[in-house]
Amino acid sequence: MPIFQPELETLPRSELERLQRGRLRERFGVELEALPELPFRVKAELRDAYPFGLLQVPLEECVRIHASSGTRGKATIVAYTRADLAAWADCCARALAAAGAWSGSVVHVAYGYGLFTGGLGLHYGAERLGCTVVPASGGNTPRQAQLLEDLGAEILCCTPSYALAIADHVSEPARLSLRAGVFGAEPWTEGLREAIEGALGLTALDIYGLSEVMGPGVSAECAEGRDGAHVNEDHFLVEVVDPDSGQPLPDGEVGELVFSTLTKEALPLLRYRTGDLASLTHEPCACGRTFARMSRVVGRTDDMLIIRGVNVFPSEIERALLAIPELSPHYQLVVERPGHLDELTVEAELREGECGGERLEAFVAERLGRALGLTGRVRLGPPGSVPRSEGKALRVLDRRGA
Ligand code: DLL
Repeated sequence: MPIFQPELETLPRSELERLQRGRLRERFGVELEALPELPFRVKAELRDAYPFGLLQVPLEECVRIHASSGTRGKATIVAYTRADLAAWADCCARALAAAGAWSGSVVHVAYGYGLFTGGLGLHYGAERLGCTVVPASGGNTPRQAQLLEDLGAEILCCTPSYALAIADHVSEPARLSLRAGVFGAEPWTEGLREAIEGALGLTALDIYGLSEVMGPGVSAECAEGRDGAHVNEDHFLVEVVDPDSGQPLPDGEVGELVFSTLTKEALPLLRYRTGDLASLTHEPCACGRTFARMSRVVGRTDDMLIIRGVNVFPSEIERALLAIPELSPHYQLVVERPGHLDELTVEAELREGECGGERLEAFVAERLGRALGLTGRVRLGPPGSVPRSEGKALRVLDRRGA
């Protein structure tokens, strides 16, 4: 499969390091070796500087504003110079090419357009690659399915949960021309990947990013490897650190992702702590790209649930649920605190044609208990009973404050 910028994406590691060193020195006056000694930057600093306090260029030089979704507190504003937008489009074009898109491919973007970075990020990436873009944005799900059938999109870009919601509305899967999906903006598991691939008949690939660092395209999976997202290391230095001690962790160990931007003008950041937990590998990839790969994000430092003393990430519950054939891949977790202890209710959904009943609920609860040591209630509803998302799925309903 062709690579969008092979001269950069397949740079020998020694040359890549030389490039990174030069950029780090030029932008920040910092040597690569000194990086681990530098303090971390955190989201709170961006929030405190709301809206434009951290801009490193005059606002007139910024040609675009975006914002993080702000689900955990006040949104943070980010800004882009013309060069920032060009680099971002390159990164998203790389991601689309890694999924098999090329000049002339029809790309359907069902990430939300607006302050969220998903829609416009992938949109400009697709145009950069020379694709024909369908800027569907999120919402009106039946029409999404109709457009996919009628316009012959080959590549679908949206959140993994929204891909499933769209699949519900596809009347004739055989009429689809979809080859690949570029899915991200929320955690998802291998089980969800299989469910989406089965429902839409495409290769489902992971794309990762965050507004503070750029938006989608900080890293993306390739169709050949399908095993970890290549970090665009000519633009971003990546580290994985122990979330407690802040000490760097070796390849293969899960810790918190930390990024330093190497090319950004408007909002450069050194050692930004993402809160996202993943591991890194520098093992060669079948696609020929030399960039390190990050694993799936297994969770965030702040989304771990503690249910009666058991620590569990929503993604672990997803993995256990999706291994049960009677259940559809839709679920929601409700956490309440009626007394002193947190209580979890897993609300899941039966597949078409399956019947529920208390026996199956007890079986699912027992499975979760065995797999995760978790005590919780399970409620199984009919197909369609779990609310569908049009963007980032709301997996955890936290009613502890209510
Ligand atoms: O979600 C950017 C994006 C848009 C990425 C479209 C991919 C596709 P924010 O709204 O700032 O930006 O949210 C960033 O979303 O810190 C992660 O916790 C989560 N996230 C993003 N991509 C993934 C992924 C966009 N592939 C936050 N897997 C990040 C797991 C993801 N979590």
